Amino acid sequence: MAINTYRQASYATSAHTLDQLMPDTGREVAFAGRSNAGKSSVINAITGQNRLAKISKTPGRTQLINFFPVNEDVRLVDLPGYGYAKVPLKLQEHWAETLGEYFQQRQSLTGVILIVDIRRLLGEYDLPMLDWCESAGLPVHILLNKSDKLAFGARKKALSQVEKQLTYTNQSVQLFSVLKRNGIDELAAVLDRWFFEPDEEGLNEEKK
Ligand SMILES: Nc1nc2c(ncn2[C@@H]2O[C@H](COP(=O)(O)OP(=O)(O)O)[C@@H](O)[C@H]2O)c(=O)[nH]1
Ligand SMILES: [Mg+2]
Repeated sequence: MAINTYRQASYATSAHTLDQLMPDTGREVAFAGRSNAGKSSVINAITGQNRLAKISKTPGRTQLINFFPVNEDVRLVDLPGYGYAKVPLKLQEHWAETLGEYFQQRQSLTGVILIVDIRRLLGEYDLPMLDWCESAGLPVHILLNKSDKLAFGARKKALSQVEKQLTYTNQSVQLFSVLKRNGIDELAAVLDRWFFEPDEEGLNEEKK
């Protein structure tokens, strides 16, 4: 499947609660990450659309689950950014609970792209996300985004540091830079595999 597949993505709807999610059919891939890691920028880069997901200079604004269908069976999902202290506690609790249930129950959820700022590496807020995925049997692919901010050596060091932290077999990591357009093909290949390849390991079957 060519990278152009994702250029067809369009915005469909946003959800604050689980009953507002799109119908649980086909396959969806969720994009998760700490506020300001570049989640919206990555969604725009992979879809080749500069204004599909909002890019905000003020972190913590995207507090909804946003749906971007690619076609009838395939969706990209933008999850609320986490780890931003100024989000009211009540709302943080709401999302911890709602996302926990989403990860457990969502049949169409096929994998998670976790966006991390390469200068921060995996933080305390990313770990629950990895745990949720592991207990739901979901593959996670980590993007060390903003790799343009580090020199070549530091970039490689960050990559091998995160590689060492990954303990579960369905986890992978790559360097990424929205600014330099680095890593888009590698990300598209992961999405293609999750969306369009038949399920060898019964990853989805198990949940059905
Ligand atoms: N230098 C650099 N800046 C980036 C990159 N990706 C995103 N940004 C910037 O980081 C800030 C937060 O990006 P945004 O996509 O809104 O993050 P989100 O909160 O995770 O959705 C914006 O100012 C982006 O322009 C990147 O690869 N390199
Ligand atoms: Mg955002």
